[in-house]
Amino acid sequence: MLVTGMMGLASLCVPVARGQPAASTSVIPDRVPEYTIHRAAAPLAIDGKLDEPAWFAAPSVGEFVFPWWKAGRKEQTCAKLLWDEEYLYLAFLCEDAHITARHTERDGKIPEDDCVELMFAPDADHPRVYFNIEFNVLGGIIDNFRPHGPDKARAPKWDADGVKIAGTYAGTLNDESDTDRYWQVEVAIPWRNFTGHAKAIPPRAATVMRLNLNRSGGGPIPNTVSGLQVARPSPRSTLRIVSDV
Ligand SMILES: [Ca+2]
Ligand SMILES: [Ca+2]
Repeated sequence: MLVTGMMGLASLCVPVARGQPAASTSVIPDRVPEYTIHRAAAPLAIDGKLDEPAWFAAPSVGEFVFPWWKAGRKEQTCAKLLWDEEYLYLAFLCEDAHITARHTERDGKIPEDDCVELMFAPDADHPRVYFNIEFNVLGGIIDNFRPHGPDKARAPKWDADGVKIAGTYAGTLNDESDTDRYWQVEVAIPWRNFTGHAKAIPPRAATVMRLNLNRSGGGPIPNTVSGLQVARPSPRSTLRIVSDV
């Protein structure tokens, strides 16, 4: 869906760096951010528009870092999360001068597209047991489960049930001749997919989980990989559940 006149990154996440060239190639220290995830007062319409008051009110996870940067634009990502009794909600708004998206088949070649990634450990005490879900702006999804950690084989097959994804963008897809502005995705993942792998499903207030978020991909002018954590791949960043409706 092509949209015009929508909010940009700066209005959803303030302040934010905008396509800044790198000032330095010095090593970025590792960090393990903490994020407080608030409960949505009303169900969100998963339409790719991040115009619900809950999205504006939710804090951003903070600017993504670029520890793997070598050249090109540093395009920022604004990510937010919310929750309710049924869903974990995610929103990503991605600055992107050249948006690439072609794949919609389940477990397809989403990483060849501009994409975002959730690495999610529902039990904070077992961060090496995690789910890995990637999305593109067309609603494409690839999802996997690593029950034994990042250095062991993933589960042969794991498909999250009932995931809702919608994307919108400002620009053109798969056309490098012009300059795009941004793309965004809105996602709802049913908590029931994580039953048996968390201390409580749905989570209770004060539940702690772990996550990491990444962004990559994108055709002939690819986006540098960026993310919430410097070290990958286990999700170590803290997700604190708050019930504050
Ligand atoms: Ca919406
Ligand atoms: Ca791109």
